Parts: sequence; structure tokens; C-alpha cells
Amino acid sequence: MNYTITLNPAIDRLIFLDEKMESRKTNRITDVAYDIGGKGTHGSYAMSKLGVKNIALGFIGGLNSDKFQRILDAKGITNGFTTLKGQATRECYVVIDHDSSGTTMLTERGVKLSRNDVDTFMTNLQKTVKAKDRVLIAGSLPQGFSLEDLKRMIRLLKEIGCFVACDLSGDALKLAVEIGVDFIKPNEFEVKELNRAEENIVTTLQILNQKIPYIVVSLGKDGSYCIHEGDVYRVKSPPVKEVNDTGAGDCFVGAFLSGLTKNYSIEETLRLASACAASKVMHNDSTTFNLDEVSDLKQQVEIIK
Ligand code: TA6
Repeated sequence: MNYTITLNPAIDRLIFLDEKMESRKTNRITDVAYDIGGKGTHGSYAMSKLGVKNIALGFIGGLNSDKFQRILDAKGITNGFTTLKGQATRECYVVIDHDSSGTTMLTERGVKLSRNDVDTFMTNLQKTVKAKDRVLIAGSLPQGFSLEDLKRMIRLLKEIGCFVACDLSGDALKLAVEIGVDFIKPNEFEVKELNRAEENIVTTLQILNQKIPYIVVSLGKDGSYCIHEGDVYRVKSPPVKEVNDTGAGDCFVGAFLSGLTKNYSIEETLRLASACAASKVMHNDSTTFNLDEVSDLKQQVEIIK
């Protein structure tokens, strides 16, 4: 079974404007829509859409859990979130203007966990996952969940024998690298931060790859680098008309894990992930991609080894 863990999920409030947002101006909203937010939930959506069974885990606030659950159900995401009484799942505001010169995202802090919340989650996780399960830990850490807790969770999953994928940033990413997980997806700036000796990007990746079997470096519109078994792949995304890039990286990760689950070759996995992310960018919410578009876009992904 595959699992995603989104410790601090969100409801994305998509705010559409006809004109570019500007300060010192009344920016008129033309439409508002809602989608699921938080990186692991998006990974779950991508896997489900590609026919890969998975369960989304994490914490949600009880005050708006109906709204959150309705979106999960509409998106077909099987889940087992832990509900925190008296708290609300955060909202993330995504501003999308008509000519789509890139979205602006504003994120709330989210839920606050007690020691008991964290300990109960770890105990349940230990009872749920089995050796060889794939577990994606993605998104920011909520208040009350420390780096020590993250270390404990990754170690627990590794001891059980799970494949541990992490889409984390900052100190959480550094910790995942230090422990040695199975998959990371830093962006090019984060790779530079991981690279204390200041070698070039390929050398850095080759060093990291001795510990981490799958590394994808996202380059936004320009595609990605992937390193696996010492081989470096430069992946160029197909050109598409961008409507909303929110969630494209998360979609890539979910599709990448789907490819691995289906035992695709690394090239086929990268082709699938890149095409799903490109299709996602053409849609105006945070999750949606289209399978017909994906099969066309797959032909246009360029991979150089
Ligand atoms: O990557 C997009 C997204 O998942 C949004 O949907 C939004 O909810 C946000 O990222 C959350 O990111 P964070 O890093 O705060 O967990």
C-alpha cells in the first residue's frame, strides 16, 4: 500500500482576478473556488487518478472538517486523517490572475499539535504501515511537530522497512538527507544549500545519490534533473499554456511514485510525472490533470541521459 502523510494540510481558496494584482489598488475578485491543499494530499490525488491505491494521512481541524472531507471525497482521495477538536484546518489563498503571470500563494500557519496528538499519530502509524509500503511525507510541519518528531517518524518508517519519500524543505529536508531516505525533491536553490563543498550540481547529486536512491531536482517550467543509480537524467517539460502552477510539483511527486509502484523504468516514470505536472499547470485548481492530455504530453517530454 502507498500512504501520504500531510501533517499540515490546507483548503486552498482559489481567488481569480481579471487583472494583475497590484498594491495600493482595489483588486476585484471575479470568482472563488476551493480545492484540497497541502503537498501530500496532491500526491494522493495524482496516485488515485493513475490507479494506484493509497491512503492520505495527517491531521485536520474539526471545526471545518466537513468542508475538507467534502473536497477529499469529490476528488476521490481515500483518507484516514486524525481530527483535532476545536481547531480549523488552515486555508491557503492562491491568487490567479487572468493573463496568468504566475500565481501568488499566501499560507496560514495551520493546526497546533499537542504531545499526545504526536504520540498517538506515531503509534497508529506504526500499527498501520508494513514493510515495502511506500510512504510520502510532504509539506510543512505544523506547530507542535518538531524536527525531533520528524526524525522519529522517518526512523520508525525505515525500521519497518518502508520506502520513504520526502517532499520537504529547509531544515526538514536537511534532516531527511542526513537520515538517508529513498526519495527527495529539492529545488535548485535547496540543492545548493545541501551542497556545502560548492561542487557543481551534478557532483552534488552524485554524492547525495550514494545515500538517497531517487533524487529529483525541480527547475519549474524548465523541467527537472533526476539522479538514480549514479545516472543523471535531464528532463525537459513540454511547453504548455500556464493557468495555475500551484500543486504542479506535488502532482509530479505523486505521479513519480505511481510510476515506481507500477514498476515502470526510470525513463517511463519521469515521462509520466513530467506529463502529469504539465497537464496540471493547464488547469485552474490545485490538483486537476487530464489523462488524455497526459498521453499526448508524454510524447513531448524530452529526456537526456
Ligand atoms: O504545493 C502547493 C501547495 O500544496 C498548496 O496547495 C498549499 O496548500 C501549499 O502548497 C502548502 O504548502 P506548505 O509548504 O505550507 O505545506
